[in-house]
Amino acid sequence: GKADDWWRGAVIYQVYPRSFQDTTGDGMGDLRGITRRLGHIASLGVDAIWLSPFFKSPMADMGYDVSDYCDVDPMFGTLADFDAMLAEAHRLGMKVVIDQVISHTSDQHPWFIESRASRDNPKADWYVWADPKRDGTAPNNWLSIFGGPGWEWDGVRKQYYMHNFLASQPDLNFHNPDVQDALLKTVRFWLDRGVDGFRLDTVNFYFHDRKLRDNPPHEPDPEEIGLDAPDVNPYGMQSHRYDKTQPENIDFLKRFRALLDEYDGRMTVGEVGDGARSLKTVADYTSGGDKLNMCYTFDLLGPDFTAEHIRKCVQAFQRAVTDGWVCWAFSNHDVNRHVSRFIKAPEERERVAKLAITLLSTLRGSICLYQGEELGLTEAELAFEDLRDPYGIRFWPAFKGRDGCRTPMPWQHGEAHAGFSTAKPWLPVPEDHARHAVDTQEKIAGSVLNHYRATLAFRKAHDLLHDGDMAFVHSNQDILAFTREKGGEKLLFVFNLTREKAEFVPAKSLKLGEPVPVPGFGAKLKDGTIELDGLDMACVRV
Ligand code: TEU
Repeated sequence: GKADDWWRGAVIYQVYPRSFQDTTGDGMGDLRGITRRLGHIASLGVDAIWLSPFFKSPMADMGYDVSDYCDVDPMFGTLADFDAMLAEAHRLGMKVVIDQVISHTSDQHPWFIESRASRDNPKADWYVWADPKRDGTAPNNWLSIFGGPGWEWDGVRKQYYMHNFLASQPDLNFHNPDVQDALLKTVRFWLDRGVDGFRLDTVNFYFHDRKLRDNPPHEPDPEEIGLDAPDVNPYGMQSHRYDKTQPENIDFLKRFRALLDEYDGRMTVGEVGDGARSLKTVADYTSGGDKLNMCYTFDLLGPDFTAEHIRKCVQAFQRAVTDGWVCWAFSNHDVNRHVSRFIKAPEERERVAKLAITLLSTLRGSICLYQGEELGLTEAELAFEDLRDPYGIRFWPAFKGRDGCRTPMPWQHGEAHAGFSTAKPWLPVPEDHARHAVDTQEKIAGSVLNHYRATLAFRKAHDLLHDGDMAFVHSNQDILAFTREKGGEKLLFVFNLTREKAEFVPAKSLKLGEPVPVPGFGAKLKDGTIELDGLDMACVRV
């Protein structure tokens, strides 16, 4: 039913718990802090929150290395704190989506401790173990995203085990049905607790090729929109034909969905990082209504904020995925904050922040916002000594890692550490972020924060933005022009993402009607054309 479809077109706000709000004075955020700040999230008008991992973890990859799927890490609080947070979010009318990092565990997970103890224990086959080649080297050429080989030698078993990320994140063997059962049991644990959905970390990494065949070299594809630049990390030099996106995953996703369907209104959003194959994978995983509800890709997480790029991404999606649903995002906890990626000069900051959320809100799909983007925050400039992300520490300075988007939320300008914590936070709060704190922006009518509220209210007020059709209309290359349509109502959106004035001249067949006021942007109709400033947009009834 419609209520079960809440995720379609939903606005989801991502919380990075470690950096949201500290209530215990240890310099790190916690679940009670999230509960305290839910009012802020609700004030934006979002439908759901997505929490990055808060499970028991040694925190080698900031919680994306789980050692107990069914408990809260003490640094974040307790299960009772989680229940209280969930209840309060629901009271405020927001759904709660949690991160499931089940492709790998921490090497401190009891399953791995048991698995590595011998070659014949009950969990011996729960991870991807393999004998060395004759010369003692790794079983094949698979690489880790975080650098180096995707295999680690274990001196006790005298075998290698596979890892896609850190060596302390061993990859689970999904070919073993016991592994699938154990994971689905942990999913049921959270369903019974009342969570509304799951963000499935690296959902296309679950299965590997059983024959452990070598990956072929990467063949550049003109359609490819990728983030793993080969000049920084040799990972990008390889095509990941055999270490991920294996056909067996389809059946597992069906099992996952069957479990979800025992409950009302639950959803899944899968993270698909698969280079040029990503969209095909999204189509495979979200079609048919019996696997995932939606996926997101890395398409809009790159440096490009041009009409051409956005059009290319959306059109490629429309071509590849006719039965399925997407979730778009400009920012998350893995990439540089989008304002910094998109601006060409510091003074563009506010304008770009506003234009970006207006554009995101008008695309067909669900959308994810990342904490702090509603303040127009820029990427934090950190010294090497400040870094905590092992990925950044390894590739510094060619790649500075992911800490610059993970610094604490600035709540109150006048307070120590901008009201995030009474103690020195795990990452510093830049002075510039403190100046853009929530309390400061609350008081300014035209602030980025208030623009987010007005824009999300605009999206909510127009049902066609929720799930209406989207079609591009003819325009010059530099202009992004498309219609959204539902139930006889049709709106034209025109974006100028360049810095120069531009004019949209409609094709003869397109009759411009009344301008529709969009928060922060006025429609400039003149003699049947739309006049736009640099970094501007307009909406007209057609
Ligand atoms: O990210 C998966 C992933 O593919 C990223 O590592 C991405 O390639 C990279 O960050 C681009 O900069 C997920 C989580 O979002 C990430 O935080 C975890 O580190 C990773 O999985 C391992 O669990």
